[in-house]
Amino acid sequence: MDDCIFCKIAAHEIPSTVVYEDDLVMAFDDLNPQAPVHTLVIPKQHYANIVDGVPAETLAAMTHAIQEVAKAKGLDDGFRVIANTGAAAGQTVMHFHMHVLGGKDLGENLL
Ligand code: IU
Repeated sequence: MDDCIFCKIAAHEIPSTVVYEDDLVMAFDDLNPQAPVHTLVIPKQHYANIVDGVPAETLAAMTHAIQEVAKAKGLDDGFRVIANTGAAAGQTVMHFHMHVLGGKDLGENLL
């Protein structure tokens, strides 16, 4: 999609620190981390959010990518996955993404 930053990151037109990538998805470190580990998992194809008709195959690939991020980052003590959906939930980038947060005791704080 034109003018979508995450589409450009997925296409390697904007550089990012890639943690995992396959044909369907990419995981890269958040530019403004809220925890010692803060990685975003995105579909390469543009969907606005999790309720924007994301195919099951893509959701499965995102789940696999989360597992790969947890392994690569050593998140053995646990981590949090968040998908802000819509402006009222705090979604600021309207390309579906899941936050993977960890590397410290996250307590009960939301993102
Ligand atoms: P949100 O769920 O839409 O609020 O999260 C968007 C995230 O994307 C947020 O954590 C930003 O720091 C992050 N981000 C980024 O990593 N690189 C970018 O170029 C932009 C946003 I724009």
